[in-house]
Amino acid sequence: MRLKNTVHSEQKRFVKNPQFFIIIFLVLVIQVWGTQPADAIKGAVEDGLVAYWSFNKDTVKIKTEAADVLSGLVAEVHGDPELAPASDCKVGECVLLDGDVDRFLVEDSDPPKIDRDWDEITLECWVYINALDDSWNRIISLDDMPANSAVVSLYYDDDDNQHGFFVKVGAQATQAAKDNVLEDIPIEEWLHLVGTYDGSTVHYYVNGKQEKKYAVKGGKIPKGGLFLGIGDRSDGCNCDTIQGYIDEFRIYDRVLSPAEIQKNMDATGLDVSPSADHLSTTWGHIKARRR
Ligand SMILES: [Ca+2]
Ligand SMILES: [Ca+2]
Ligand SMILES: [Ca+2]
Ligand SMILES: [Ca+2]
Repeated sequence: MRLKNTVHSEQKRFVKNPQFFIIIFLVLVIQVWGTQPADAIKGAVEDGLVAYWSFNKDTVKIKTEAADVLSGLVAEVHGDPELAPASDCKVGECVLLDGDVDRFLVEDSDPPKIDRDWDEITLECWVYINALDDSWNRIISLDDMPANSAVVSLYYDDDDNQHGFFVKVGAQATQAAKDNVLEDIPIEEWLHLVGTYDGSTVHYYVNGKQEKKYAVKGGKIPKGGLFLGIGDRSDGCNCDTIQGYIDEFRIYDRVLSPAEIQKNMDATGLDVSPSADHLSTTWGHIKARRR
């Protein structure tokens, strides 16, 4: 009985106490103020960011080029990729490659952002593979093909049932048979892929989870003939193409931490990004940022 009375009187005091309602009201007000609009941009990590292809419609002229929203590098279109609607993509629009010729080749700047020494590097993107075929399918590839002395590539290999982050620097390279994930890359689902290399250690993450960590003690990726390809080797052999969607590709000149990779999985753009809605204005903005 005593317990019941105590509870009852506590309840009465609670209800009669106006401070209680004021506190609840203030909590609600703070929550409403703190809520971001649904389309607010969640910024990706910008420290060390070299280039970022969102493949959103305001950055793509699908017959000719796709612009890097950070610094205005341009990826030249080869083949007949499609600009896919946001409903098919991960963040805004993206590009769809059909496995036959389709690829993008990045035009370097002066001074170069691509053909330079890379003491550290991170490649990151979303990918949705529609179908497997052949071997050595390169989602992203920074390489000096056809010399093949320096390669950094997010790739998969249907013939050998593998996927991973391949790094080759001089005589040192990923040992695919033990360093890759030894199963086919999952198809028909969005995958967030990240590869990092710091001159001695490689990390490969899938959907934010570290799948592989191993040594490649090759030192920096040295400048000299480096090109950046999206959807095939940089020299466009049409032998390492992919069938699927690529979205939100970012390249960094340092190793991202696991926490930063988590942040980027949620990212929808940059904190400071081109705000224009219209193609012409955006292209003007991008050109203005170009040197
Ligand atoms: Ca996008
Ligand atoms: Ca094609
Ligand atoms: Ca296979
Ligand atoms: Ca191939």
